[in-house]
Amino acid sequence: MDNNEQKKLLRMMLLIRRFEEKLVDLSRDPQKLGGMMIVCTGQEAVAAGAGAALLPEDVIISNHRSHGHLLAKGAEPDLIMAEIMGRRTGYNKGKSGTLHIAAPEVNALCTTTVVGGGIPIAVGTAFAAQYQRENYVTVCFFGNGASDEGSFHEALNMASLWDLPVIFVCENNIYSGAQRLEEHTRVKDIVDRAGAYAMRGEIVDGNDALAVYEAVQKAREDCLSGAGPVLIECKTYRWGGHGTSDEQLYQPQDEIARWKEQCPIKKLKASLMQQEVLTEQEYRQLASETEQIVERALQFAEASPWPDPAEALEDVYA
Ligand SMILES: Cc1ncc(C[n+]2csc(CCOP(=O)(O)OP(=O)(O)O)c2C)c(N)n1
Repeated sequence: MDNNEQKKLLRMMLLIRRFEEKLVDLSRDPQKLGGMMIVCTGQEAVAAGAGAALLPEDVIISNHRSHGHLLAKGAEPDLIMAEIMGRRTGYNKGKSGTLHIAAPEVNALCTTTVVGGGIPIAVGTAFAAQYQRENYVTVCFFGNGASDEGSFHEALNMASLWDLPVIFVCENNIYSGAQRLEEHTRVKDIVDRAGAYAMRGEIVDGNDALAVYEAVQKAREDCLSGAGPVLIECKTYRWGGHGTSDEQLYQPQDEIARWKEQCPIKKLKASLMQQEVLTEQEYRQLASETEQIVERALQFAEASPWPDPAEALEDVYA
């Protein structure tokens, strides 16, 4: 990845961070933004790195921690913000809110809050690509908790059996709700589960956007060459609680502090500055650009109308 592309990666992580900081701020006032916000602070490198390795035709399937995935796949911040704020101009006309956004325009086909629910759906879109001889991959994002669900195991088995072009990206952020990894499985590395289905698996530093980019890019090539699916486990950490209403009393303070030292934004910034391809002033410029994008998105959302109650049952499937 050349210097310019690395700067774009840094900019994307800054955008994801600012976008979600704004949501957290707004959610402090239920008059402005009701409900719990589930954000990916600390995990931005996974979304940004994977997003940078994908082409527009590639599909992503996301979970409840979805804003970063959508932004990195190229979804419009204005339309995501409007959707989260329940406005008519949002991606799904304000009906999905934060937890079920889909942006088919950029092939972000599904966000589901059913833990593990997106994994078989990703196998379905990968099967469609293979069956229709189309040259795209599906990337499915899910957490360590989801890898304990039956759907994960059935989906990996099927994907491996049929050599489907799907990349399973597990964001192992150590927690699943209020449970630590060792409270929900004896398995220390989720990637070990790839072996059970004769699939290639790889562990990646999930706070290193370049490492994620390289792993997803290689997996994409493997998938498209017919070598079958890949499981990538990104070791990362959830800085906040499960959502904004979670006080995260179960997460040790020193653990949080240690992981904050591994901030993915800090990490890439330091590397670019060390190579002397980024100055502090350029960094501030990137940060201010992303700030403006988020402000504009908020203004767009706030100026947008609410959905018409008469449309409540349109576009709804069960
Ligand atoms: C099938 C199902 N079980 C339980 C829940 C409640 N729930 C929502 S998110 C979550 C934790 C998921 O943890 P993980 O998959 O590790 O993802 P993370 O939140 O860490 O990103 C749980 C248990 C749910 N939404 N769906």
